[in-house]
Amino acid sequence: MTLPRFIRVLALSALGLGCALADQPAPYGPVPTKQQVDWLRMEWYAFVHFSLNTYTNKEWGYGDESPTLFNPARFNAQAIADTFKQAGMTGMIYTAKHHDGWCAWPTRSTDHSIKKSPWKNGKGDVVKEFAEACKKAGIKFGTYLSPWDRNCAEYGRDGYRKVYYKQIEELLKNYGPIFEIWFDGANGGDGYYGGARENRNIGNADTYYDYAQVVKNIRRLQPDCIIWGASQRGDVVWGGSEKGFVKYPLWNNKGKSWISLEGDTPINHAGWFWHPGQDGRVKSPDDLMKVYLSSVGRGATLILNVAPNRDGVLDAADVESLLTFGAARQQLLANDYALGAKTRTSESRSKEFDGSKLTDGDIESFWCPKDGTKTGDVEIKLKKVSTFDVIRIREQIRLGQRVESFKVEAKVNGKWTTIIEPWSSGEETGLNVRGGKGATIGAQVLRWLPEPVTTDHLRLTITSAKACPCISEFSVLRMPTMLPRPTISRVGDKVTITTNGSYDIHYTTDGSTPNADSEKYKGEFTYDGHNAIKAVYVNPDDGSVGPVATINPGYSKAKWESEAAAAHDDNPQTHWEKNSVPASFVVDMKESRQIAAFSYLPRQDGQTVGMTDQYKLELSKDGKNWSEVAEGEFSNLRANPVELKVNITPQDARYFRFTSRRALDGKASSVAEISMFPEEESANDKEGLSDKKKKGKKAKKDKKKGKKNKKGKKGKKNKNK
Ligand code: FUL
Repeated sequence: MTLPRFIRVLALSALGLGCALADQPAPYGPVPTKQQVDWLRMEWYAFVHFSLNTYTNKEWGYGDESPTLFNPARFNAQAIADTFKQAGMTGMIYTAKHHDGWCAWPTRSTDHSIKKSPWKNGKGDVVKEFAEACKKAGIKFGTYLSPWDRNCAEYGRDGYRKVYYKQIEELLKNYGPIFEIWFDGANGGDGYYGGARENRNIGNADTYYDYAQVVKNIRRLQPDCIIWGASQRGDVVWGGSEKGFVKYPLWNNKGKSWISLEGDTPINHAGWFWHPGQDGRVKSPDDLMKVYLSSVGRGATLILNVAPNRDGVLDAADVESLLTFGAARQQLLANDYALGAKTRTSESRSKEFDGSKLTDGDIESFWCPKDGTKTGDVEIKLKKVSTFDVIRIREQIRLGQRVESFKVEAKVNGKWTTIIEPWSSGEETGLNVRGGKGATIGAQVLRWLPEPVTTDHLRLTITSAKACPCISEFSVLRMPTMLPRPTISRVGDKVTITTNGSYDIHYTTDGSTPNADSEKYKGEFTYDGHNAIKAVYVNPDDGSVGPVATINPGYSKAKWESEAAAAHDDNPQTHWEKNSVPASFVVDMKESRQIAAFSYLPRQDGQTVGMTDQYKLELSKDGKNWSEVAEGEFSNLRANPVELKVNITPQDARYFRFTSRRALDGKASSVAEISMFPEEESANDKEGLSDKKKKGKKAKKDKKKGKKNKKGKKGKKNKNK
């Protein structure tokens, strides 16, 4: 149905197209709000998880942690916000309250807050400091308020709703504009709950929280605030993995509403909160580029978590990776070879919608054929022959999302060659970052070609759309050279590092940072020590050194014996599984070791069955007398199945027994890898000290060594709750 012209003009003005063009097509399907469009254009922003968990080495606090733990000696909100700005991020979202219920602002809703923390004598307010710092840095501020509250006695009952609503109101009334509010999907389960220490289930979250009402309240308090989650009643939903990737093809049309997607991931593989010894686990700049292309480059946004440490500052390793990626992203987007290029279209509805709108650098103007024409092409003649490897295309989403498949060709040596194949309905596009097919476009699609292409003549063909396509931009970009990071693996005592034809590999096994003078990798080597193994690629042409790859394998497992070999075969892809919970296995390490930490890697095959969420670890010198050294929870495995490390009071043992006390999804227990670590690597981090303090502390520690060893021998139990 074609609407009368004046109604269309009116409708489009309301959609934000301003002086809407008379001959524009009618919107198709649900359209985004102005707020959603502005938010999609923010592209990427930071997530900041910083609370009591930072001090307890946990991903989810149980709710009984003491607020006195929060005392960051050097917290500097401005330095953090400035770093994000420098990276090119457009905002940050802070976890004002995580599942443990501790509030980082002086709320009136509970005593479990920063008022009880020694930091600034209980007069501090992290939310306020971040909000002000963001304003000063020129980025937007948002907040995460966990619906699940493992501290509150009323959680799961009617009383909690009042507490929760009060918290939303405080955050939205007192801290200036909030660009996005996050309601996590994790809800219910074990918790402290005011001392009840029980399992509480809330049933249907939508009904329990009355999200319809919550959304209404938010719209009233801050109409421009983007709402994440809230049982799909908000503006944006989870991208589907905590790897930052979102599915593709990506449709924003959910029934009658436009719902956007947000890819989320922590920059550090250690988790959402800061963890001791995490500096070797940061994602490299080229990993971050892949995450960016798989979220923003598919039409979503990216929220990238960078967690402050116990001092309240960002780890240098995280910052380096973030800024290096940020600079590469800016370089990628800085130069569009198609800008001002001449175009020729198969059909345009009028001069105002001709092909030139694709290359005019104006994100609002667009090319569009006549109503009813759902396919078409545009030839683009660049100003000069260029070499490129990334194509960016944008739809004019204010008029709805339309394109379901497209193709891009380049004329090379006088012949048209397809450089992006069209997607066919039902086809799996997978998570391939390079060489993916052309399906949906939406806010934007960024396609990294398998190889660079050199030409001055391209053709975009819309092969299928739900209504006449409205394409606002076609850009031709070049990925900056980013040295990747090698992959190191140790199986038994044999170490291998992935080679790359273009670069040399240099490595160390003493924990030091490798450079071009370090040992050159010539193939598999033997290493049975327990230091970190580090490696870098070095470009032989100019001597440049890439990001450092680190593995912390812990004690060699080459001689270990047990009935659960797959749990210590150094192969993350295999796992031990038993059809019972609880289930245990004993490992004979064949020699006495000082154990100061252990780690658990959940199965990595995409299944969650048997992942251990309640564990116990016992140690023994003789395989007969056992002492329990740790028990607790491995949190958030379902969404983020990464290796989790637990520190214990250091002690000697030859045997360990791992018990899966409770597991996810059914009656089985599973373990991909268990590793054991000596004290050296994490002892200082464990206390959350700055480098400067560490030095002084170390001198003192060396003096006191005799005393400390004695204490260690007592084998004090380290309950993880
Ligand atoms: C998850 C939470 O359970 C994690 O702890 C983290 O906050 C992440 C962003 O969302 O669902």
